[in-house]
Amino acid sequence: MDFIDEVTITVQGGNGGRGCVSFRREKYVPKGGPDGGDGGNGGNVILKVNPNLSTLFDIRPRKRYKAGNGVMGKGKRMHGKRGQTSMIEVPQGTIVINLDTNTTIGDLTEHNEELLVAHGGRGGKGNARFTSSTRQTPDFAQTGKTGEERTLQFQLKLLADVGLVGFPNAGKSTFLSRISAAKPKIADYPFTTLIPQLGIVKTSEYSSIVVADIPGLIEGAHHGKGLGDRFLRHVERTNLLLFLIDANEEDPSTLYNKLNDELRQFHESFSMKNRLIALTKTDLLAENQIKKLPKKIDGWNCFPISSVTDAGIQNIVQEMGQLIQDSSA
Ligand SMILES: Nc1nc2c(ncn2[C@@H]2O[C@H](COP(=O)(O)OP(=O)(O)O)[C@@H](O)[C@H]2O)c(=O)[nH]1
Ligand SMILES: [Mg+2]
Repeated sequence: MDFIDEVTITVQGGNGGRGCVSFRREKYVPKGGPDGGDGGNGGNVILKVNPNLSTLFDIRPRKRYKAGNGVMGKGKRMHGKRGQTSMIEVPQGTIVINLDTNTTIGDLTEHNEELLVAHGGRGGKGNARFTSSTRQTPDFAQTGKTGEERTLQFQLKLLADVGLVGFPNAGKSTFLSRISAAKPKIADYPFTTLIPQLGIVKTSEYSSIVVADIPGLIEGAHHGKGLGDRFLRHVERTNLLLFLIDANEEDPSTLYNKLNDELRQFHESFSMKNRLIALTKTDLLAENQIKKLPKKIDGWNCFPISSVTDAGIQNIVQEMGQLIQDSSA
């Protein structure tokens, strides 16, 4: 059911460091006691929930995530350092599947929850560990073990961060395709329901948000029941509504009020959401007409944009990213 973001990667724990062969140096004794330390363990690969992420977009498909190798042991029974952990940040709600065995190994639902997905290999024992009453000068040590390797698939059900709202032909679909970095898969969506269009939108180097355009939201507002619970789930999660209003229309604030009334009839929860307003298709206006467009409507910021020339698009995407980040902090 619903929209799924999916990515497959390989994880590998670091290799264990080699144990050390060493003997104490003592004056006049050719070989003192064995004092080679153990190699360090390889680092683990760990998944950690970062509540600020809402997509898997920053996890590179097919990439190998490898933790650091353990360091070799040294003389004087010094153990090698443990290899560095490889930490992979994932959004809340990520399901983790081990593709080698086809089993689900985790469902990361809590803030900051962690899951160890590949153990590092054990470090090898140094020769100091191999002395016994019959063997006083062992001149061998163990090699480290290889780290665990696994192929993992992450799956995430997407819920929208931003909902697009506007009358037909306001430019919603065009805007969404303009700003989307990826289109999530639709899994098993009943064709009788209106299908929301979801796009993953990169808002800065390390973050992305989910934007939803629900076709026919306004047209269907009076018989809202047809839109169903699934759509409402998207709305509940959505922190931000982006109103798109054609800047070529007579009076943007009248249109805004109409949209607002229709939304309120549809569901009360709409009234609680933050808003931004995009005044669209500014490429069809002269420069002086653009200057006269309202800066605010009903107290909410307005951004003149054009999906044809890209004017203002960068600004509004950044603003959406900022508002989503602030509201999840
Ligand atoms: N000139 C111009 N036309 C646009 C722009 N954005 C959308 N359109 C056109 O407006 C019409 C409606 O756009 P669409 O994205 O389908 O609107 P929706 O019904 O809100 O999804 C289409 O013919 C688009 O090509 C824009 O920025 N500038
Ligand atoms: Mg459309």
